[in-house]
Amino acid sequence: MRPTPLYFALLGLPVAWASVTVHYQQPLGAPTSTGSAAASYTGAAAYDPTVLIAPPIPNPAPPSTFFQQLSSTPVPGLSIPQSGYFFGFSVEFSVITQVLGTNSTRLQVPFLNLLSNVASRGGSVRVRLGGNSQDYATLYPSLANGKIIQKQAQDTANPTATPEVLFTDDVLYMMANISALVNVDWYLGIPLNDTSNLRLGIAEASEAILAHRLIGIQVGNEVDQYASHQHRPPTYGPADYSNDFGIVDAGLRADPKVSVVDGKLIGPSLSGQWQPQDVWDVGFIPTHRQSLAALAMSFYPNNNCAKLHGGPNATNAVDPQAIFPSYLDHTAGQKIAATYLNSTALAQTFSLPFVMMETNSASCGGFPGVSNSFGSALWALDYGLQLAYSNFTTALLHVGGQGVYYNPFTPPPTNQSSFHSWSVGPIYYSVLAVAEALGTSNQSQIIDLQMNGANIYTPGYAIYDGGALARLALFNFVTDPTGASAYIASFGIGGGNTGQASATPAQVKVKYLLAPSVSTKDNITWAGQTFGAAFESDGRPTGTEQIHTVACNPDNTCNITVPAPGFALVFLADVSADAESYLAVQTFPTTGAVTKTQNTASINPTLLATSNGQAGANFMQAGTSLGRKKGKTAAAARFLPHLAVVVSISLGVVSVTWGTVI
Ligand SMILES: *[C@@H]1O[C@H](CO)[C@@H](O)[C@H](O)[C@H]1NC(C)=O
Ligand SMILES: *[C@@H]1O[C@H](CO)[C@@H](O)[C@H](O)[C@H]1NC(C)=O
Ligand SMILES: *[C@@H]1O[C@H](CO)[C@@H](O)[C@H](O)[C@H]1NC(C)=O
Ligand SMILES: *[C@@H]1O[C@H](CO)[C@@H](O)[C@H](O)[C@H]1NC(C)=O
Ligand SMILES: *[C@@H]1O[C@H](CO)[C@@H](O)[C@H](O)[C@H]1NC(C)=O
Ligand SMILES: *[C@@H]1O[C@H](CO)[C@@H](O)[C@H](O)[C@H]1NC(C)=O
Ligand SMILES: *[C@@H]1O[C@H](CO)[C@@H](O)[C@H](O)[C@H]1NC(C)=O
Ligand SMILES: *[C@@H]1O[C@H](CO)[C@@H](O)[C@H](O)[C@H]1NC(C)=O
Ligand SMILES: *[C@@H]1O[C@H](CO)[C@@H](O)[C@H](O)[C@H]1NC(C)=O
Ligand SMILES: CC(=O)N[C@H]1CO[C@H](CO)[C@@H](O)[C@@H]1O
Repeated sequence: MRPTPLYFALLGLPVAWASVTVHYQQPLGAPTSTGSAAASYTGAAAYDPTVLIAPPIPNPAPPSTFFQQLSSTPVPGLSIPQSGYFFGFSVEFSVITQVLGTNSTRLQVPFLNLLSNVASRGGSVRVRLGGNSQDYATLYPSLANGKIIQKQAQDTANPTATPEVLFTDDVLYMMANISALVNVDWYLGIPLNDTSNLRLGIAEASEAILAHRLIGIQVGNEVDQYASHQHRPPTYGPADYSNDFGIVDAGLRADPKVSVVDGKLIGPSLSGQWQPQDVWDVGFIPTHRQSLAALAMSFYPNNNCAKLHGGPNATNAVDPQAIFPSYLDHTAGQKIAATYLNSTALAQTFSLPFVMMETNSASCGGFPGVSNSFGSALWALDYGLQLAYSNFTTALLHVGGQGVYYNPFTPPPTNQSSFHSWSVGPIYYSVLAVAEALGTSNQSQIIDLQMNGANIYTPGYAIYDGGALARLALFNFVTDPTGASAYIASFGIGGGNTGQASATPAQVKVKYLLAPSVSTKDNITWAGQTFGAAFESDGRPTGTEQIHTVACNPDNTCNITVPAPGFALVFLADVSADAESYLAVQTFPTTGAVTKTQNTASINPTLLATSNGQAGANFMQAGTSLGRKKGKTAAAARFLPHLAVVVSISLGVVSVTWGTVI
């Protein structure tokens, strides 16, 4: 299945703040109902109200009680050590001003909160700015009207031509300023459309501005599609790509404005048209080992291109209802991971990280009712843990524009007036759950337990942290409103016939990811908290965090109930605070010092300076702190005393159009 990027025509660029045109998203519609309203919905995909029918209970149904023996000490088959930053985000380069902020001094508060939620649970968070637009991006000293990014008009005579993206180094200052507030590390890309006129400006400027916050630069993106998109001759193959990589490498080494090339570059970022082995076979890794920061892939398991293209091909479009069940069992993630197992093993022999640089449920926008359902949250969570078990080191969920169904989060249309108006998608919850499953130690190893007789509807993983069994991740993909398909996982740690002393704790703590059905869109909770329905979030979870304490049994077993559908993260360590022990959540309230006329929230630089290192520090004097936690460690933000960031909210944050659908 081929991910086929498509570029929507931009009719023109906003020439001034006052004349912004928001393309491809009107009317917004009221995403509150289903049925006929969904059938007649013509608004932006990101708010599509379609709700599908949950698949029936499998026949035979998964056993609803079973016993899982666990070892208290590490077992064969564990993954390499993993980090809580495992699941991060990939943001299409052309939409970064909607997501990150207008410029380096006007950051999007909800985005800071959404990153902060992950960083506090996983220790740090990784974000990639890129996508197909990175190959046609050019760094300019400045742009008209103080803009920091601008997209040239689409060549309507050649719709597959990628429009040029112009940007200034303020994009990089914006990233650096975000990293000063939240522990974020970044991936970027060097344009590879033209190897005879290299444009290395992004490497020069990012080294100077982002320094250690830049953890790698992709050389080329989905290079196995260059030939089919006529960006290279039809014969373009793995050896040609390896040569192109070498040209960029040599160009960087000859560039007096670049001092570090070793361990900085990333390739080959294949999308599934070439096999990874094709690239390994031309000696790509040993040839470029010194310059490589990581090996990377990009993959979407399906595409909705026929629907997106419209025309006669639309009649062959995938029926979302028909494809929905394929996301709702353990084989969905396993099948993807399996194709990379040789490669992740090879990466280990070269001591290189292996990154899924861009992924989501389906390219060409995803599927309505699938990509934005609770089912997609369970899918992404199982897929993410499966990639971690398969020795990937990072996986980044793509954020497209308003024209896609699969976004983990979507900023409101640029002129919406309320700053509480971001839409948080189901797969964002998966990122929080993976961050907590892997935790903050960078020492977590995970194994697929093949639980319940390897039943594909009830997968489970064990996570060892620092060499000790620490957490269990238990899934139930079945939807059954009667409650009869909930299962009880009974487990013991050591004891029995293991030869180990029993290490089953007296009690465990459990957090649930829940919704009424896999088809649910809006009623999703993680540990009792939610980000609400479309247009309802400022990036902070609402509600009280619910952590269930489960007493274990006198026979040294514990019974955990997993609803249908649902996911349970079980904290095993006999540390009373373990489940709450994630780092202080830095919150960025939008209710504080808001100047109504400008609708901006100012952060007082003095507060910033004094909040350095304080647990639960809030950056806003008048702010509330819903997300504030008693962390065991304060996340020490690296503030420069002179840093005065004005955090903007949505109104008035305008710039280039959301239009790219990947
Ligand atoms: C635990 O679950 C098992 C079934 O898996 C059941 O037989 C047992 O009675 C349960 N124990 C308790 C104390 O509920
Ligand atoms: C960011 O944009 C705001 C609003 O246009 C402007 O006042 C500010 O000077 C800009 N900051 C930079 C660094 O350009
Ligand atoms: C590469 O992209 C740049 C920026 O979009 C453009 O100016 C240039 O003509 C392109 N070169 C080729 C060979 O496509
Ligand atoms: C339409 O479908 C045909 C046959 O499958 C295929 O060759 C063609 O590339 C498709 N066109 C588009 C625009 O997807
Ligand atoms: C993985 O490696 C094995 C042994 O070299 C080979 O047989 C198999 O085809 C490879 N699988 C893939 C997906 O490349
Ligand atoms: C992951 O890597 C570890 C360490 O090399 C290895 O033991 C394990 O089998 C690998 N996992 C998979 C699924 O290949
Ligand atoms: C937002 O922009 C659209 C299109 O320009 C316009 O129709 C609409 O009235 C604007 N909404 C607000 C709240 O300004
Ligand atoms: C884990 O790795 C992240 C990213 O490199 C780093 O910020 C963090 O300090 C590390 N944590 C520990 C406990 O080593
Ligand atoms: C789902 O959420 C809506 C509001 O978004 C609420 O009215 C409804 O009662 C919720 N349904 C369930 C089953 O919780
Ligand atoms: C910490 C940091 O990188 N601050 C930068 C924020 O952006 C401005 C440019 O607008 C820089 O001057 C700061 O250095």
